[in-house]
Amino acid sequence: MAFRDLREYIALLEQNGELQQIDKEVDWNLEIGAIIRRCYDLGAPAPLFRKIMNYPEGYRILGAPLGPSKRCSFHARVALAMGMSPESSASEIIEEYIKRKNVPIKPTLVKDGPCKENIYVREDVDVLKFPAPLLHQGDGGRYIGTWHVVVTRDPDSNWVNWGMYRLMVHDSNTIAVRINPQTHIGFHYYQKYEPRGKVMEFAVALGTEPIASIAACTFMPSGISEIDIAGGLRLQPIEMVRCETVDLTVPATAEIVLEGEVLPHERKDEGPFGEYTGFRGGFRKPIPVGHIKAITHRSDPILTVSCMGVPVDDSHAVMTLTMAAEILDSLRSQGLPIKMVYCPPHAVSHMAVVSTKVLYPNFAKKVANCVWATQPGTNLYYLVVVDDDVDVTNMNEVLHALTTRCHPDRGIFKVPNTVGLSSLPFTSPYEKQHFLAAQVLFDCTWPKDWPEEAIPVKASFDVLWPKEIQDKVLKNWKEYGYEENSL
Ligand SMILES: Cc1cc2nc3c(=O)[nH]c(=O)nc-3n(C[C@H](O)[C@H](O)[C@H](O)COP(=O)(O)O)c2cc1C
Ligand SMILES: [Mn+2]
Repeated sequence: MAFRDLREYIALLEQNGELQQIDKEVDWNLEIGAIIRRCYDLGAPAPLFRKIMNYPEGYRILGAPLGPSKRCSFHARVALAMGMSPESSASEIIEEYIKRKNVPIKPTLVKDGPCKENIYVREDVDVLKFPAPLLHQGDGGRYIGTWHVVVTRDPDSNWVNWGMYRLMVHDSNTIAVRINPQTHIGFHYYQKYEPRGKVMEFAVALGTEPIASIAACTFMPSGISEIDIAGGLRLQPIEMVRCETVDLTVPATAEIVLEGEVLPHERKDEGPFGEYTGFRGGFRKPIPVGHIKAITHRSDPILTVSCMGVPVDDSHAVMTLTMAAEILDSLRSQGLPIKMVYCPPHAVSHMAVVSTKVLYPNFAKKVANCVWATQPGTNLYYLVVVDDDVDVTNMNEVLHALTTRCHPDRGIFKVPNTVGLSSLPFTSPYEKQHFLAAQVLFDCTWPKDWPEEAIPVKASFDVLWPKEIQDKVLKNWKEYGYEENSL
């Protein structure tokens, strides 16, 4: 059953030991960020800050809403958000995601909703009414948007896009909107609104039920509305309400909604910020500005906050799973015999490992081209392709395959001068400035043009012993005196 709002999700987190209520007063100035970060490091429950210094009683922050959990797996909160068992494996979540997203459900429009309990327009707007935190030391400012949904419309069609792009507060009614050209908001703004000299309306929904934010930060193809996919993922339509001052709709149960517009050719300095790469990102630089025209919010609003940095944070826990699912779905739909795709969370969405049956010589290169052509593929700088006997979710097996099956010279294929981001830690200042990167394929599959007898036989329990001996040993394991019989 889908969550109606963030509060129902918080209740489920609590039931599952994934929530820590914090009544001690905390400071939005670095203290909240430090606590959230420590939660990631420990895999501790998501903190619900109930008393924030200099903010009214009732104004709360939920930190690490989909952060990693040490109790079951990194992905326990993602599984709970999907209505699955927190014990679900990464592969189970990936397969379920694919199944559901392929049956999108359109949203329904409702007249009213909790997000309209309080309405402020124009001169009454003050974004600092909410406890936007200064997260990391050295950040360029307080960030109101670190776990949210940004809504924009393609001016030439009915395509409404949801994305997650960080939002820094400039002052009471302006925010920095981090619009990168590779994203869909970037396509709308840099290719359409700005060259035509038009303002781009936007809405920001903060504190939605958990699936909307998962859909917002997932790489999906152009022209696809993440709203319908979110409906599919939650198995129920999302209820939307019209905004007050812009021609857009937002989830009716959102905790906080910002409405506004980005003007063409206006820029103001933003950043730096502690980023998903695990490093402070780049420099302070001029980026587009959002002018807030209205704010609506639930009474006693809850702001969702992610404190990005070294893995594993919310972005890694969510995006590595949904990226893997999007790539797997795309490769399968092209008829490739792919077994599984996994993006290891510690590789911060820069790496995918793909297991496949090999159909012909150099098949891994064919797979690589198909992976890099997907929407998430642009940001996959490291690609590892393995035979289908390797479990891609088991890093011990992946490392073993990499160091025994990948030829250190002939198995590595470098692609120079690909599309990058301005804050990739491994790129030079020149590359950062020009959005340049590089990609590499590690082909860990046995060459199809080797004679069969040249392919080494795996020296493992399940391969080198006859089935009847394996069965006998497993059956007698406890009689030998051992207690544990599972890996
Ligand atoms: C917490 C968080 C913050 C993010 N901030 C940005 C950002 O500032 N700029 C950006 O281009 N992508 C950012 N991303 C990644 C985008 O959300 C992701 O690329 C998503 O697919 C964008 O949606 P789109 O493909 O519809 O443009 C962020 C992701 C997360 C999880
Ligand atoms: Mn999109």
